[in-house]
Amino acid sequence: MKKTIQYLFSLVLIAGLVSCNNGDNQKKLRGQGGLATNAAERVYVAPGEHDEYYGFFSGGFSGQLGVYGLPSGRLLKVLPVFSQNPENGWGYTEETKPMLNTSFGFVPWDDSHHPDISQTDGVLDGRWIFINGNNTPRIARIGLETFKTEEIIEIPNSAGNHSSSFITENTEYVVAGTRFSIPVPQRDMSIKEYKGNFKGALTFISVDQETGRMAIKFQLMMPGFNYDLSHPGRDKSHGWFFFTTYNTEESHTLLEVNASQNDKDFIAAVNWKKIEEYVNNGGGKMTPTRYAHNVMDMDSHVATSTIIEEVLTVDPLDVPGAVFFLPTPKSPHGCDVDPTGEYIIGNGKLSADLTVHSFTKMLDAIENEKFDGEAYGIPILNFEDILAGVVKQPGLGPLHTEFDDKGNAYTTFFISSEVVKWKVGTWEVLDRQPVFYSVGHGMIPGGNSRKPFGKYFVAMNKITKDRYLPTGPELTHSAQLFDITGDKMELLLDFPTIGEPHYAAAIPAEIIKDKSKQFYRLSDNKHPHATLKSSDVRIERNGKEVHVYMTMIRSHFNPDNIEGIKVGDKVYFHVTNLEQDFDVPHGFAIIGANNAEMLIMPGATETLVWEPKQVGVWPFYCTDFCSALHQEMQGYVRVSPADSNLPLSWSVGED
Ligand code: K7E
Ligand code: CUA
Repeated sequence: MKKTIQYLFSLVLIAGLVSCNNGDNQKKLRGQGGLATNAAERVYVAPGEHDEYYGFFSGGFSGQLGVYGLPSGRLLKVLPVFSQNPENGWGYTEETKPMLNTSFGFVPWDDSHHPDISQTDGVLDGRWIFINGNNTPRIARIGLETFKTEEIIEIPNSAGNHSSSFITENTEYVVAGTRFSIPVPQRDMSIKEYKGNFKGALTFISVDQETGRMAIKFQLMMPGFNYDLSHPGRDKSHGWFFFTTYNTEESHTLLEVNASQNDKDFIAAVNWKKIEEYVNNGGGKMTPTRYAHNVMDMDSHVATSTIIEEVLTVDPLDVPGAVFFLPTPKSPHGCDVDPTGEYIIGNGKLSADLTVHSFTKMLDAIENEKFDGEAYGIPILNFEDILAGVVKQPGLGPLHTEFDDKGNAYTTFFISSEVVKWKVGTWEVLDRQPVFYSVGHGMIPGGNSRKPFGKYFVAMNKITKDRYLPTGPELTHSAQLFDITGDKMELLLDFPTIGEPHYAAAIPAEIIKDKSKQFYRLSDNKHPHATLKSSDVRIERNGKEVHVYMTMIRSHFNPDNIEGIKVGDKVYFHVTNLEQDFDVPHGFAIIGANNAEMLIMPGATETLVWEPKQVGVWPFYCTDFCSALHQEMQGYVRVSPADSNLPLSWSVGED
């Protein structure tokens, strides 16, 4: 009996030890962060104070872009990009619907991964931020004066637009690479004939330096590998672009096994300046295709969608000396270039080591034509010839590497859930810190430029488990902020994120905050259905279509009584917000509308369609609490039977 009790006791003890282990470590960590190092003070932004950085975190499967203040981790705004957003009517109003048009029709959702901020001379300039739509290939440009998506361009001949949207150091190009290779042109063919027949398009989209307007300059039609991630060369390697590949086996099934056969895959090095020159001299082939180009006119706030029916394609074999393959161990994921432009890091996710290529050695090998065979006619360089160094056994499952301004690199390890800091050039590991849990990308403000701001590192984690109060089976994803000013990284803060943050980009707030637009000038309002003065308020009927030209100002609509609408009508409410002051939006919502409310910024006009289904007197109201009399900001629409003869009438302030 005594023995049994003892035995049970020791079992409990062991079990306790095992299960508490992780928790104890974490408690220690928390204690350290909070007490020993004043972590709370260092992330605390006092009421009324502003954060030091804007952080733009991709929404992943939400399709949007989250704007956070750093270091506080406070969510400032969800910027709608590829997905409808009922919060402000994005993708629901008539003005914004065309932004979500594609060659597949209206696509109100996407999976956004990699934001990148525009640069001049390799330094963040804060004009625009770009982000990719992964599922239905698209690139969006968001203006950083208005924080509004101004343009979305679809990428034809692409699928799983993942090695995107990275920009060159003067924002000459934003680049989009296909993750999945596909038949080009698309056609009905056997999947088994993938090998040798599918193509991988790498798309170079030029950016107009005045307007930001995007246009596909050319598509490089590469062999049918998976192009996973990319980064531009910078400084000395400006003019080149680097893309990791996996599935160089060109397998079409059970890739977890079949795409992990080759000891090395490639980083594709693309001399885009050379191809640009070739194209400018008439090279390349116009190829029929179909893709949408959607532009938001910032004077009228009305978007238009244009379908474009051809694209310039370039066969890499037609431009000798423009494309080379750099052998890189084991299905590399991230493809990162250090701030000097000399080192190209392949994060081989199945490799124990990190491989670093040398740009100088690469040029040398190319010059001396030291090739180690070819793949589909594209020269393969010799691994040893171009190797700059190897970071030995830094962790398990390297995904992405980011850089600070002191010659250090920070690599995230998905499997071993840690961030490892190492020295660029000596390849020695300097520090490692656990993350909670399963980190994808890391981000340092300006970390993808010549001039990083090496104060913070943010880890973006896939799994949160016990980090926050549980919310049922579906948990938030999470970011973790580290102070990286010292020798050792210090964990300061956890904060939850919207959707799944893959990559993020951050910029010192001072670069953009003073340019932030406060409201739109009514005198600049070029909306075709704007109502700029009360004498223009009216309602027009055209068959079953009814157009209501309405205004709003604190705290009433004009008109607020409408009669003569009939069941079966399609009613367009064109509502103009007459306010000319910062932070006074009004909302508009009407019962039974099966889209959303819309939020109208001062000086702007937006349109919501309502199709009344039932006879009655139906209220509408302002959805944004705009003044002490906000609850009074309401009106009624009388809906009569379809065969009614009641004439249209409208009024405000009449008894
Ligand atoms: Cu590694 Cu889409 Cu950049 Cu996620 S990707 S983590
Ligand atoms: Cu306008 Cu509430």
